[in-house]
Amino acid sequence: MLKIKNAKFITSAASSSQFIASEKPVIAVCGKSNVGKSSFINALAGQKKLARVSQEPGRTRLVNYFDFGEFILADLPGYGYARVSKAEKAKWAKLLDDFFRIGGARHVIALCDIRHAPTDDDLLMVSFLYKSLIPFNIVATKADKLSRGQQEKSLSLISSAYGCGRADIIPTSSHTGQGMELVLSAIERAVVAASQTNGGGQAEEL
Ligand SMILES: Nc1nc2c(ncn2[C@@H]2O[C@H](COP(=O)(O)OP(=O)(O)O)[C@@H](O)[C@H]2O)c(=O)[nH]1
Ligand SMILES: [Mg+2]
Repeated sequence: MLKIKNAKFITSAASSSQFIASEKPVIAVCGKSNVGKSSFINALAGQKKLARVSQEPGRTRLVNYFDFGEFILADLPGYGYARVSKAEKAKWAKLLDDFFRIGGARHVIALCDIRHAPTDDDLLMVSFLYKSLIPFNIVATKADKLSRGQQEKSLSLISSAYGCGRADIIPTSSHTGQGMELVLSAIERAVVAASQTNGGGQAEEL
């Protein structure tokens, strides 16, 4: 089982020229503002303040990189925050587009809130991931806010909205730790898969 110790912040990228290159596979985390992305990253790292948890959503338009030991975690800027200008939204879209084109992500964790149907932005994100051929997992956050019975009801609604199976969605809670081992094993599989193909999927030199 993948163990995460001493995860560290590396750097932030405001544009594609600042994306980092690493021997380690890049695992990206995305989701709408306030979905619980920072809390999820902290829970994964077993730290309280690695990624800032804010009450005020949508203020970061950067890719934040963290060294998680066997992989690099890229924290993508949250989407769907209503109160930003068109120019801000355009910059965000460009950064995300660049990231998926040249950022070298080997796997993506797409977060959604277990209490709500996926937003149009969530659906767009996931259909984009399907098309980009980057493997991904859907992780439903804040599971502790619902009973197990309510979780199952919600997960079947969410999976039919995404057009995937219930088993394709991992319910998690950053507060109770629910689902975090499943997330870690999905990441471990992605790390192993990345080590079996040469970086970026290019042909190996003989
Ligand atoms: N109950 C509960 N609240 C959560 C969970 N994860 C995040 N939150 C709360 O949701 C809000 C947004 O969390 P944050 O991690 O800053 O979201 P981000 O904007 O996606 O980075 C904060 O008030 C968190 O305390 C969770 O697993 N359970
Ligand atoms: Mg955050």
